Amino acid sequence: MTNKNCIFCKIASGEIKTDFIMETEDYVSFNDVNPQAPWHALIIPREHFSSLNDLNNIELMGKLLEGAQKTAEKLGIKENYRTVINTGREAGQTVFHVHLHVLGGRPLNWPPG
Ligand code: DGP
Repeated sequence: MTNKNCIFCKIASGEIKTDFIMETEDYVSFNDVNPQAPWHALIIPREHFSSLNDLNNIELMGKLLEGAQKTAEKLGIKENYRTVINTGREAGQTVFHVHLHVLGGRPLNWPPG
């Protein structure tokens, strides 16, 4: 299912033209418009789920993690990268279509802000 008001659904369907780093029948990955590191990609399922809490497909969860691995490899950062899923506004979620961030290319501090 897609949500016609969702920007990530429009990206996944091709309605908003975006260069994909990876593309499978289940998910796509692409560069974040507001990068927080030299490399900052997003992995999103083609199907709309508002947040991790709504993502009820365990097989798809695994595929999205595989997408993070493979995207990091394609970006050339597979030795050092961070994968983040923000869930809820206070945790920093701004787009309500579940997505994994993959960040790398610089030292990343812990804990995050
Ligand atoms: P979050 O704050 O965890 O919900 O992350 C949403 C990210 O999505 C944020 O880093 C900016 C990015 N983003 C929002 N709109 C667009 C868009 O239209 N294109 C791309 N490439 N990234 C977007």
